[in-house]
Amino acid sequence: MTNEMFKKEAFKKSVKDNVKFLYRKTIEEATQEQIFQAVSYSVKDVIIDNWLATQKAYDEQDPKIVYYMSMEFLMGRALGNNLINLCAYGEVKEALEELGFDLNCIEDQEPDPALGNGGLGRLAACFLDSLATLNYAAYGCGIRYHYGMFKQKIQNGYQIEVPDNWLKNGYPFELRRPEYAKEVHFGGYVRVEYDPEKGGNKFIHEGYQAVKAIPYDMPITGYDNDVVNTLRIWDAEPIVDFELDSFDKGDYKKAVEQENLARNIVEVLYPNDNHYAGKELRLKQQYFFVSASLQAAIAKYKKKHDDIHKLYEKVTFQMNDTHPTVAVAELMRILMDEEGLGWDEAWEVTRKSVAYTNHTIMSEALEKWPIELFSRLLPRVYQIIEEINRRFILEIQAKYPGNYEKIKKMAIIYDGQVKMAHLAIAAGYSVNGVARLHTEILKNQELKDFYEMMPEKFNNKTNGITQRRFLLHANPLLADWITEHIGPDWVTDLPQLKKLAVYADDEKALQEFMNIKFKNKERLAKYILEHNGVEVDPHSIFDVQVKRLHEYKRQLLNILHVIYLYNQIKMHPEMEFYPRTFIFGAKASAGYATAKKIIKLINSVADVVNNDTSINGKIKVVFIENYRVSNAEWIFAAADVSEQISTASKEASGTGNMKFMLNGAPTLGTMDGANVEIVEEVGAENAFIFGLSSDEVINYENNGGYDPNVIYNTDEEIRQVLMQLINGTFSNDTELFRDLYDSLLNTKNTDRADRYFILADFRSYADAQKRVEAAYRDEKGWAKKALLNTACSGKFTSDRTIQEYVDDIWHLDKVIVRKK
Ligand code: 26V
Repeated sequence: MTNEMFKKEAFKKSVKDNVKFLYRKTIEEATQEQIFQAVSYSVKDVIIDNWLATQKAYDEQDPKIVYYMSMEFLMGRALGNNLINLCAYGEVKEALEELGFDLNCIEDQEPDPALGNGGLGRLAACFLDSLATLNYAAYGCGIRYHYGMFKQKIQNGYQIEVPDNWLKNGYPFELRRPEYAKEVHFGGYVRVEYDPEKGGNKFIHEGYQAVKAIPYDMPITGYDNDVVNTLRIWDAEPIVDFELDSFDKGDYKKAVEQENLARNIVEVLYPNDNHYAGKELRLKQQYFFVSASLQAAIAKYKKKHDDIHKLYEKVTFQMNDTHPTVAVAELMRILMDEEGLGWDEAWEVTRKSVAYTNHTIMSEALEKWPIELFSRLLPRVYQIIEEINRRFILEIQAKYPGNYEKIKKMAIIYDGQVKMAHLAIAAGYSVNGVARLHTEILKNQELKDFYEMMPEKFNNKTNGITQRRFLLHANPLLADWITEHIGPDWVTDLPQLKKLAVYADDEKALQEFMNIKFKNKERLAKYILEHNGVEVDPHSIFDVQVKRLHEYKRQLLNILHVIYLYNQIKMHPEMEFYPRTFIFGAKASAGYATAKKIIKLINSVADVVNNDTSINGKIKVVFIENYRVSNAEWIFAAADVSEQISTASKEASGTGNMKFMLNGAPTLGTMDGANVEIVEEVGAENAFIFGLSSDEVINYENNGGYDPNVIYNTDEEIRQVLMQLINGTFSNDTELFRDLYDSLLNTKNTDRADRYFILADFRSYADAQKRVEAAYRDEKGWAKKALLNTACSGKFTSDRTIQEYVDDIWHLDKVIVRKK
C-alpha cells in the first residue's frame, strides 16, 4: 500500500517545489546532488507523517521498548532503502524518469553513512530494519560521528585513508532535536556527605567538565507497515558559549577545555575492527552516548510511569559488544544518585534491564581499561564499579569457597584493569553469542567460568541480514524473478524461499536464474572497469572475498592460492583451467601494518597476473577500492563463489556469508561461525568445505604440535609460492613482503609461526578450489547449487534473529500503526 504522495504527479510536483525552495532553481538548473536532496525531502515528508503516527501509537499502546546501544551503526544509504520499505521504489523511479532523471544516479549522490566498521555495525543496522518491520518499538542509540569510516584510495597498490566528510552537504534524513539535549559530566571528584533525610551518605560529583549531548534522529522505516522507529545519534556541543565574563571569573581555561572536549568527542569513528587500543577518547565516546541515551530513556519512561522500580517492565537495554557496557554503572548511578534508590533496589532494576551480546573471541578485542584512566575520567562511575566488583567477588566466594583462581579469572577489576566483559556478564540478565558454534566456544572455552556459575544467562542468537536491502534493493532482477515464481511474501517471510526448491531440476528456471546472475556480473564488470580500469570477463567465475582485512579472515591464504594457480598455469600452459576472476574488497585499520601489507600484496599480484599475456587472461585479480555498503550490494548479487575462509573458531558468525548465499553464491569456507549453519541448511553437497575444525585449531593452540616449517620443507609447490614473496616476483624490493613470509614461518614477531594456520589449510583449500572448478564446469549442476543456496537461505533473515531476541530476551509487544 503506497502513500498518495507517491502518485506520480504529486511526487513530481513535490520534487519541483523542493528544488525551488531549497535552491531557488528549476529542476533543469539543479545539479544531481540537489535533485537527490529534493527527492529525499519529498520522501521524508511521507516518512514524517508515519513517524508521528508511530509515536502516537506507542504513546497510546505503551509497549515495552528495546534500546539497542551500539557504538556503530553501518546504515548505508537511506533513500533507496526507504523507497523500498515504503513500497514506492517503482513509482518514484518512473516519476523521476518523466522528469529526466535516473533513480540509480540520484541514489548514487547520497553519501554512504558509514558510522561503523564492519560486521558488528552492519548487524545493528539490519536489526533496526527488522525491528521496524516486525512492529516492535525500538531505538538505536549511538554517536553522530562527524567523520565515519575513512574512504579508501589505492595508490600504487597501497591503501590511503581519506576522511569521510559525510555531513558536508547536510544529510536530509536526520532531524536535530535540541529540546531533548542532555548533559554529560567528565572528570572532577566525588564528595561524600551525610544525608540525614536518607539516613545515609550521598555522593556529590563536583569539579567536572560538562558536555551537552544533542540528539539527531534518523527515521527507520518498517516494510509496508507505516512503522517508523528512530535511530538516535548524539552530537556534542559545549555547554557555555564563549562568554567574555568567563575571563573575569577565571574560568577561561575551563571554557576552552569544555569547548575542546565537545569538539573532539564525536569527531571520528575509531576505524579499528577487533583491536582494542585503550584510548582515553574512546572511553569518553562510550560514556558520552551511554549516559545521554540512558538519561533520555529514563526521562521518557517517567513521562508515563511513576514507579522507577519497575523500569525493566517497559524498557530493556541491549549492549552491542562491551563498547556500551559502562551503561551498567551509569544506570546504577542515575537510579541511586538521581532517583534516590538504595543499592539493592537499584541493582535489582539494573540487572533486570541490561543484556549483553558478544561478537568476538579474539583476545585483542577485549576491552580492559586501566584503573587510573577510568577513575580519573569517571570517578563516580568507577566507585560504583568497585562496589559491583566487591559484591560479585563475594558471590564467587560463596559459590567456590577458597578458590582464589576463580576470583583471579572472573573479577571485574583485577591487575589494575577494569574488564568490561566481566562487568557485562555479572550484571546482564542475558549473555549471547552470534552463531551456534560461537556460543558453544564461549560456553566451553572463553567464558567457561562464567557459564558454570550462571548457565541460565547464556544463549545463542545466530545472526541474520535483511532481505529488503540485500535482495530486494540489491538484486532487483532476482527479486522480481522470485516474486514471479513464489509470490511476494518472502519479503517479510524469508523461509518462503524454500518453495523455489521445486525448480532445482527445472531447466528453464535454472537457465533464467543463471541469466540473472550473468546480468549482475555484467553490472559489476562495468563498475570494475569504471572504478579500477580493469576489464573482467563476466563469463569467468567470479570468486569473491569482501570483508574487513584481518589476518584471521585469511585474505593471505586466498592470494597465496592465486599465486599457486598462476604458477600451475605457467608451468602447464596446456592444462585445463576455467577462467577465474578473483575479487577482493577490504579496508585495513589505519594502524594495522600486516593488514596493509596484505593489501599491497594483493595489488602487486594483480599487477603481475593481469598483465601477463602468456596466461591468456585465465586469471584476473581485482581489488575493489573503498568496499562499503553501497557497492557491496552489487558485489553480492554478482558473485559465483563466496569465500568464507577464516581460521576455524575465529569468525564469530560472519554475515557477508549470508548475503552471498541469499544471492545464490555457494560458500567456499571453513567450518567456522555461521558457515556451519549455512551448510546445515543447504547441504554439504551445495557448499565447498575445507580445513581444520575449530576443535583441531583450539587443540593446537592449547597444546602445540603445529609446525608450518614441516609443510614448507616437504611441499615444494607451497615452498615455491612462499619463496616468490621474497625473490622479486611481485616486487623489485625483495624485502617488501619479508614480514608476511616471516609471519608464516618463524616466531620473530609473534609467539607462534603461522598463527592462523594458513599453511596447515593450504592443500585442503586448493583441493576445495579444484572441486569448485569441476562443479562450475557442470553448468546445470552449478545452477542447481546456486538456486538451492537462495532457496535454503531463509533461516538467515534478521527477522528470524530479532524474533528470537524478542521471544527469549526482550519480550516486546507488537504495535499496530497502520489503520486499515
Ligand atoms: C571491537 C573493537 C575493539 C576496540 C577498538 C574498536 C573496536 C571496534 C569494533 C570491535 C568489534 C569487533 C567485533 C566484530 O565486529 N565482530 C563481528 O561481529 C559480527 C556481527 O556479530 C560477526 O558476524 C563477525 O563474525 C564478527 O567478527
